[in-house]
Amino acid sequence: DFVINLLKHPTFLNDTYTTKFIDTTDDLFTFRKRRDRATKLLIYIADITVNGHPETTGRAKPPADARKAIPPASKAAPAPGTRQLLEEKGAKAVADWMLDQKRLLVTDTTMRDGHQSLLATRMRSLDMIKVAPSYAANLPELFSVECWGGATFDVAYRFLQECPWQRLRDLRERMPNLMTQMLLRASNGVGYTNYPDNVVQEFVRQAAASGIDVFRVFDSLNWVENMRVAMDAVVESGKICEGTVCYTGDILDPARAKYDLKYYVDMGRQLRDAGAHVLGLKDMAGLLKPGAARVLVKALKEEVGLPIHFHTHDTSGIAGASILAAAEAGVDAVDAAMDAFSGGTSQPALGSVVEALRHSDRDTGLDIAAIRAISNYWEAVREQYAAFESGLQSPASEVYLHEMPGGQFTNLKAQARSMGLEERWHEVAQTYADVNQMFGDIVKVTPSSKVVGDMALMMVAQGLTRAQVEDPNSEVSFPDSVVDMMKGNLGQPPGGWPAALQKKVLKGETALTTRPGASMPPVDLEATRVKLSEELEGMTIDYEDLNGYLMYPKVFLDYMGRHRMYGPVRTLPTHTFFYGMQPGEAITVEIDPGKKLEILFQTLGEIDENGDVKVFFELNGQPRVIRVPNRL
Ligand code: BTN
Ligand code: 3PY
Ligand code: ZN
Repeated sequence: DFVINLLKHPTFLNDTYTTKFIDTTDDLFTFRKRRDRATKLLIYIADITVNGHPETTGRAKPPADARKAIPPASKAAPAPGTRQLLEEKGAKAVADWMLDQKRLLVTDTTMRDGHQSLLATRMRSLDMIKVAPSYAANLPELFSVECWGGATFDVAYRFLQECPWQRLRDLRERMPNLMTQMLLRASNGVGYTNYPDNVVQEFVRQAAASGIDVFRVFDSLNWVENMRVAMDAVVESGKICEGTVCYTGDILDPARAKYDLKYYVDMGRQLRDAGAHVLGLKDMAGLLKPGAARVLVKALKEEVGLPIHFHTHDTSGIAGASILAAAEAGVDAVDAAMDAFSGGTSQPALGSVVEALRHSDRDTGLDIAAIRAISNYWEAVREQYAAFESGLQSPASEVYLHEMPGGQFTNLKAQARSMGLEERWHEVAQTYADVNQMFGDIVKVTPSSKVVGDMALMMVAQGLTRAQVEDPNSEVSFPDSVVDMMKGNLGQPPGGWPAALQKKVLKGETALTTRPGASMPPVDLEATRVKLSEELEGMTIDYEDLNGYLMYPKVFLDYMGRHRMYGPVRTLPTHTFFYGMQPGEAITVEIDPGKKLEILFQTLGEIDENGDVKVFFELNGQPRVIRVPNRL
């Protein structure tokens, strides 16, 4: 196996062994048996300790006196919750039960949208898994825990060096009484592009099998036609299909008549007729003002007949009021984030919503002391991610101008910064609004929001106005994502694309007006799995891996390559993962249930003539020396 190959390798015997050597010496990896995962972890820790983590270098650091994140004790064995109802009676019964509840039902979004919107989706599984039993034991009245999908899937592979499927299985196991919930971008899966129908179906099948109970399905242009494949697959799986309307504009503003009350009610009816068990109302940018929420929820309740689940963002600072207005108007369930992960571009504070409704007829019945204890845990967790804080310091009414989704805001800001446009952020915001109007006033949510953002950044960088872009006589080279969208590859917006702009973008090419998936050939799943396994030197590739590969081929292969090098880094404490270790520091790492490694970092040696550093550890009391290149 790896160690044997390594020990016998001539380069190793010459004592010129470095991590560069492992990286560049493929024949070390021609082995089949179990590898030494402890060594891999030491190599990772050594490398980060010497060179830093590329994602945290130069960013804000956790406070030196940061508290240890200790999950609250369980006050009782997990009481039966919504999960049991779903398992025993099925999805329709859960929907009927929702309609029967007087109390407001609550979904906790901390483990998905909360950190997606505040920390660029960087929360690691370990920090979630540790507190999951506290949710199960102390908050069994929750409707669901949103903990998967959206951007968490690719960020896990890409930046956290973790398997998103394992995260799901671990959470599922530790919250046996609570429904897990995910965000699914319909035909775009958890990606940014339209996938073949059978890839979408296979993804839903696997997500249900690995532990998802509630699928919130939306389309980035609100095109119901392009949601059916995903919705049908969810219904087929026996799980809850939350067919979702994305909210944009302002139903009370006559100037935004394209998205009026009738538009949303019609779409709600279409989703009901398409098989939704629950109607999701997804206000991804936080534009639904309290007065409008009252009107919209009342109309949807009366005209659609499904339970309604309201999701919003607090970017403006007024979303808590919208939740209360929606509750008064009869909304069945709402999303909120644990206090320490709430506010700003995230959801309103869960504890505050609960307290605001205490002793009213919509009293949630949730235990506020349990909420505070869990939020206290999250507060300590959040400190460890200081490098990823986006720094929106206060509520911003500017969101009503640009209409950026909470999950995009921080990303676009970082993109603007990297292009040297940070001081021109308000110009970017105005241009984003101009691009939206130029595209015909569209729903902006992943992936359509990314297209609007790409166009806006390009216009600001090149000093182009909307009039110049639209001028048929001026030469404009559009971003690829804009060309792709105007070709119809993300589907059709209400009323179609503006004809003149589309003509200019497509330069004579014709656009698709049918559902993209209808003209994509199916992928041969089993053949792809076998081929992938062969490419990875016979490594076992299961259907979870296959689904990761189908969504993100390159991201998945890069992840597998790093996994071979560094092993189960998901088991490292978050501080170690991002910052390595301090001399004299000891950590305990559980690489398998019950299998613990005691790692003590002693000291660094001098840099040798090859530019390498010796890193001295004790592993379970035995001295170990790892040599890594100094790349600083
Ligand atoms: C990433 O790719 O951003 C995260 C995965 C970790 C990459 C490791 S960190 C140690 C080593 N140094 C690097 O610059 N990359 C690898
Ligand atoms: C996502 O698709 O990731 C979103 O959060 C959209 O709001
Ligand atoms: Zn959201």
